[in-house]
Amino acid sequence: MRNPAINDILPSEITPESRYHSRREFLRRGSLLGLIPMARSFAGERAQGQLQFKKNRQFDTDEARTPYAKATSYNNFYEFGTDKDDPARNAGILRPHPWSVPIEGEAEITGKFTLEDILKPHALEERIYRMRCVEAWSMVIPWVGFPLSDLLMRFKPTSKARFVAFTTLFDPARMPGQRRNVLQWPYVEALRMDEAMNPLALIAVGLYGRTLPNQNGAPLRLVTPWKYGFKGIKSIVSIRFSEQQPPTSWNRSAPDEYGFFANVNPAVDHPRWSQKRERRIGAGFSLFNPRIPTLPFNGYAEQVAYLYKGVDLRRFF
Ligand SMILES: Nc1nc2c(c(=O)[nH]1)N[C@H]1C(S)=C(S)[C@@H](COP(=O)(O)O)O[C@H]1N2
Ligand SMILES: [Mo]
Repeated sequence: MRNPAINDILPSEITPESRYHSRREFLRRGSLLGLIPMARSFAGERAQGQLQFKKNRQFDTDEARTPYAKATSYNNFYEFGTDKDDPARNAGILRPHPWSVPIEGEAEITGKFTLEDILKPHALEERIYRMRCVEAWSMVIPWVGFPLSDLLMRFKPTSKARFVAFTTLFDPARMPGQRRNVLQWPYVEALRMDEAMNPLALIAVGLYGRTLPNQNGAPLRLVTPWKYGFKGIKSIVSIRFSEQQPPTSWNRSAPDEYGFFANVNPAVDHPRWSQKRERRIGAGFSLFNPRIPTLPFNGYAEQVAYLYKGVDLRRFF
């Protein structure tokens, strides 16, 4: 079976010969699983934006969903400006296709992969997650994606891989907010490997059944619902396995305010405001919505608290 997306790459240009064989084997197994049609349907449906997916009822909530219009117009994506309505207004020039995602560092399989290579073996599912921004507002969003762990395991991380780091595109022509030094560019994020392997960690390619709008991080972004929103890095262009803890954008810009872990924690205030409550962004004028209590790990303690046993969460915030 010939897949144009795969044949476009000249692996000898980008990976040492020894790596090439495992890489070719890796791609072949993807196609043997009969999963290439998945990629086709994904790419084919991009035009109208509808995705094919199964609803995963393990990750559901009866809380009201944030309306699509709000989830796609009230955003943080500093590459397109610092106001909440900037991303929706300015992200039209991103051009999230074609796209590639190099896989680097401590893994048996590394190299440059196209978006299609990355997505191909993964059946998409819908999960409804509560999301909480560090700025004390929150949303309930039906994401479409697949477990981050399924993606990472394909590259066979070595025993030295203790962290996984993600990088957003750097291209000021397509991300005009990068002409200002509001953050050090490109935007970077990272998880400890065991956090990344937790079933809640999701690679999202869509929301509300449709492909991600640019302002929400097209073509693929991270979603970690037990952490503050800023960990959910958008428009990812590289994934690197590493032994050392990688830098993360907000921690680098204000280490006293934003920690590496950034777990949602009502008991640890931001130095300039309380984290005890949050304002849910819903229909209508959310500014007047009552503030609701913020839960430890954003309500996902049962799934993730084990990751931080014996960790002083005031110190490692
Ligand atoms: N590259 C990049 N990713 C980013 C950000 C950003 O500025 N740049 N903002 C983060 C913050 S602070 C939040 S709250 C979420 C917002 O995601 P949403 O706009 O899809 O709700 O994206 C996160 N990912
Ligand atoms: Mo945020």
